[in-house]
Order: sequence, then C-alpha cells, then structure tokens
Amino acid sequence: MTESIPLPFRKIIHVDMDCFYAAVEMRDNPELRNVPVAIGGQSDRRGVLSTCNYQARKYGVRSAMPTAHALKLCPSLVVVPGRMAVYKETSAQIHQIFRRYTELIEPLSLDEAYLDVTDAHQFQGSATLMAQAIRREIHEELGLTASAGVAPMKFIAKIASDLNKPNGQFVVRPDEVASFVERLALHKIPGVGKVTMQKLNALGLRCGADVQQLGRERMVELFGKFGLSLWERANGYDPRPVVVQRDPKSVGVERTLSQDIFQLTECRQVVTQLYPELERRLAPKLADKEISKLGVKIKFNDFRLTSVEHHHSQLDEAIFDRLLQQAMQRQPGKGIRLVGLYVGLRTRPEIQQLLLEV
Ligand code: TTP
Ligand code: MG
Repeated sequence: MTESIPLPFRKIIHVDMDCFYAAVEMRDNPELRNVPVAIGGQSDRRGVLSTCNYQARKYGVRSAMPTAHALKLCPSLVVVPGRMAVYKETSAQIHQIFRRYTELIEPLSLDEAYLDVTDAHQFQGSATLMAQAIRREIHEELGLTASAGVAPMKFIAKIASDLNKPNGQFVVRPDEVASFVERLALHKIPGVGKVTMQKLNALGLRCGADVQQLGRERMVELFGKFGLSLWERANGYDPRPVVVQRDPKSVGVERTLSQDIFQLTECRQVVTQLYPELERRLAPKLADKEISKLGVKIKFNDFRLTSVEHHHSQLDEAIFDRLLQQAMQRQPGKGIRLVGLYVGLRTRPEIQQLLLEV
C-alpha cells in the first residue's frame, strides 16, 4: 500500500431499499402483502420483471427474468405493472429523510444512495446509529424497509448493505477493514461481473487475500487499469468521494404528523410552520435557479399521495393555501398524515446562456 495516498477519514452509509418497487406495491395494496409479487410486463408480451418481493424470491424468481419463466417457477406469482411516478416520488421522500443528516448524498438509482455523514452531528457522530435512525424513519414515515452498510469508504459500505438484507444493516469499522477485504469474495466487488470472475477464478483468485498476494504489478499486467482498481479494493483502498448532484430540479419540505389530522385549520398550521423552512432551504438555490412552480403535497392515512401544482415564479403563501385546499378536496374527510410544500426550479436563462457559451 506504500504507493497509495492515504485515505481521508470518512463515514459512509450506503442505503438500499428492500425489493423497492414491490415493497411500494405491497404497502399501497394490502392484498399483495402475503403473496408472491413481481413488478413487470405481461407474460404474453414477452415482458421481463423489474423486481419481486422476498416471497417470490423463495421460488427462484429474480429481477430481469422473463415474466413467462417466472410464472413457471411460481405459478401463484402476482405480476403487477409498475408505477414509476410513485417510485420517483417515494425516492424523493427517502432523500428528504437523508437530508436530515447530511447534504452529501449521491444517488445510484431511485432506491440506492451513498451518504457521507463524516460531519453529521447526530448521535455524537455515530454513523451506525444514524443508519439505524434513517432506516427507522423510512419505516415509520414511508411504510418501507431499507438496508444499510456503514464503512469508512464507498465500496465497502455498498457491499455491507447487502449482508443483512432485508431490513438490516452491517457495519465495518476502520479497524475491521483489513480483515474484511482479506476474506472478501471478489465477485462481491462492484464492477466484477461473471466474465471477469471466470478470468479471476482461472488464475486461482477468489478473495481479497489472493489478489494481495499476487501483487499490484501483476494485477496491472493482467487486467490493466481495472486490475489496479481491483488491487486497490482488495487492499481496502477506495478514495472516491460522495459526489452530490449539483442541479436540483426542486426543493421541498414536508412534515409527517404524529397523529392524522382532518381539518383545514390544522393543515394550515403545518403549512405556516413549513413555509419559513422552505424559504431557508430555497435561498441558496436561487443564486442560479428561478422558481417555475409551487406545489403542495398531501399523504392520506392510506398512504396515498396527491400533489397539486401551480405555475408561478415567486413564493406565495396564498397560492400554497389554495393548493392545500384543492389537494384536501381530492379525498374529503380522509385523515392526513403528511403535508409538504415544494417549488420547481429551473436554471436562470442568463446562467443557461453562460453555460452554453462555455
Ligand atoms: P435493486 O436494489 O437491485 O433491487 P430491489 O430493491 O428490488 O431488491 P433488493 O431488496 O435486493 O435491493 O433495484 C431497485 C429497483 O430497481 C427495483 O425495485 C426495481 C428496479 N430494477 C429494475 O427495474 N430492473 C432490474 O433489473 C433491477 C435489478 C432493478
Ligand atoms: Mg434495493
């Protein structure tokens, strides 16, 4: 390891939702809760599955499997079409929970993200307790389970989030990294696919210790740049920072209520509390963005989400109030468990022009 620059001290959490699309469907439709469920295309249209719940996995059903084949493995499988808009919305809500702990969030997909919590102050800085709290909040507020990996670097956090899945977490402390990578099966390292694994196996390389023994030079000779990065991972070296997406399309704030509320006056109180929070969160974004729309979001106590938007270029509490009333009228009398405000953003035309000129 003498050639490598020392790693910065970091605390990384990798969060990965459990059977994400399927879990959302099971949450929103109680009839799906105790049966094998998959999301995907119809078998007669040569569809494939996006994912399936854990009950279906017992039959060998998997992501990317043709629906027809899955139905052969598990004839009782209930295949439902996906609802992308709901998964996106749910993903945004998960990110809201992340943001209570850190702004340093790097999404890998709708259901997966790295969080850098090195400077987060909660729980005296314990990333383990933060991961637990994030998972608890996701469960309590969104009715979904998540798994997490905690480690001083990205790739170990990602591998770790799979080790106690579903609904679990695994922590690799800095002093445990060396023994973790020694024993690590190489196929678990992100980027090592089936073909690479065949080559590695042919050379007798199965775990991190094997790569360590073979040495850096030889790995580079055999695999080029990829060999170097594999050698680095096998030695517990991953200097990649968590990279934040710098181009937010919207900013939102929301409040999940400890008890359902029913009255407009109660909802108005929540909006009054949220409004200054939204102003604060929005201010730094307005340097290079402008407001394109205002929106209000409500979650009813059956977890159904609704949102109402209005195109407008400024914050305006009266508009939020009108949108709130419209949203509530979608299910009159129904209990409400969450109220949120958001604004859509677009890059200011003058900045857009500058970007084009670069
Ligand atoms: P994954 O995190 O890979 O899978 P998962 O969340 O369903 O299950 P696990 O508990 O093992 O994490 O992917 C997240 C979502 O991405 C998944 O719910 C559906 C979608 N997806 C596809 O559409 N096609 C695919 O091939 C895969 C792997 C996922
Ligand atoms: Mg997942």
